Amino acid sequence: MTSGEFARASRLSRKALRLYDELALLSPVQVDPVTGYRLYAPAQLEQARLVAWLRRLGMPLARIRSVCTRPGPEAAAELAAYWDQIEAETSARRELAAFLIGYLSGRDTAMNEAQGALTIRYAVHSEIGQRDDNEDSAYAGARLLAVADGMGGHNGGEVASAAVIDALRPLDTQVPAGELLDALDHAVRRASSRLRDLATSDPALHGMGTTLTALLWSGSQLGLVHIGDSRAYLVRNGEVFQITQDHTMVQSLLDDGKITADEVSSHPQRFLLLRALVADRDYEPDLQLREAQPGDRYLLCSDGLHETVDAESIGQVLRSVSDPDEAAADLVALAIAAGGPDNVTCIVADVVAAEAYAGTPAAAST
Ligand SMILES: [Mn+2]
Repeated sequence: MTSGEFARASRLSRKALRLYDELALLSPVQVDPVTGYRLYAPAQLEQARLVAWLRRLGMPLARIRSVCTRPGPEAAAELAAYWDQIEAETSARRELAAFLIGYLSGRDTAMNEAQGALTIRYAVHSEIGQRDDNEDSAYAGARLLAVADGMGGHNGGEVASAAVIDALRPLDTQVPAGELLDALDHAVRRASSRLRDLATSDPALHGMGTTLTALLWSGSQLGLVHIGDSRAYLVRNGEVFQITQDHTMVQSLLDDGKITADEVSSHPQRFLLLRALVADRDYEPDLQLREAQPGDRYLLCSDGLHETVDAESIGQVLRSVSDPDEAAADLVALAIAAGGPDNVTCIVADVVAAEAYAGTPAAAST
């Protein structure tokens, strides 16, 4: 079939067909060496229609390629995973939109009074593993949870993660829901300038940096700030969702379709961070606003957990161990049992109705 005939039959434009050829998504069976005309086989129509449907779904081209090169059941699983991700993102955006609509129409205060009777039960555990020092720092209080994983020579990593946690600590107080993201953003800026001051005053600290993943509560609203490769997970209705994206080289290669999920764990640059809090540059953190629901469970962890323990085992502990303190301890123990090559820090926090939990837990830092 000529490319014109093929375009008509597949309902793809010739321009789209050229693009798909360049991306190795759908290549003509033959290109005439003299005229340059591109010829397609009728049997390729099915593949072309699949590409067209996946485009209508909004799937990025790199991901389409990955679906098209797999056998049916694997392609189906890949598509299902893509759609789960879209739904999770849409739901986070829906919550933000609903919050902003309420906020702009002046219902913010009323909304929080009606739904604000939530509190959290939390616990933090951290272990040094096979390293010489624990460069992870963490804070867990009634309104603020934070994990930071420091890096840098000498004591740089420890200093950086501790300084950033210190800069966030004052947030563990009543912050109005409408100011959650501003408060987090400010605290991160404060933390960055603190890192700069420290690095200027001590040349040995030059090049230090840290990740940061933190949650800040106000009523039923939840602000999340994230930079680096520590992670936050949400367990809701028995399902576990990773709600942060790693700012790593491998994640970006994976997003662009340049490597497959199987290649991540052996990639030579898997620890290379694209963004972190560092003394000599300003990288923007991700900020999200979320709605907390009673029964939700959050996990914040450093990469010492998710680099060492597979997602399935993490999910199993989160779903089956009801006490947050036990769950955090079990997760850390899994990483240590697996060799504990890195510092490992876990915070587990359960969202409960305030009347169901009368205790006032003391804040804990590591
Ligand atoms: Mn680490």
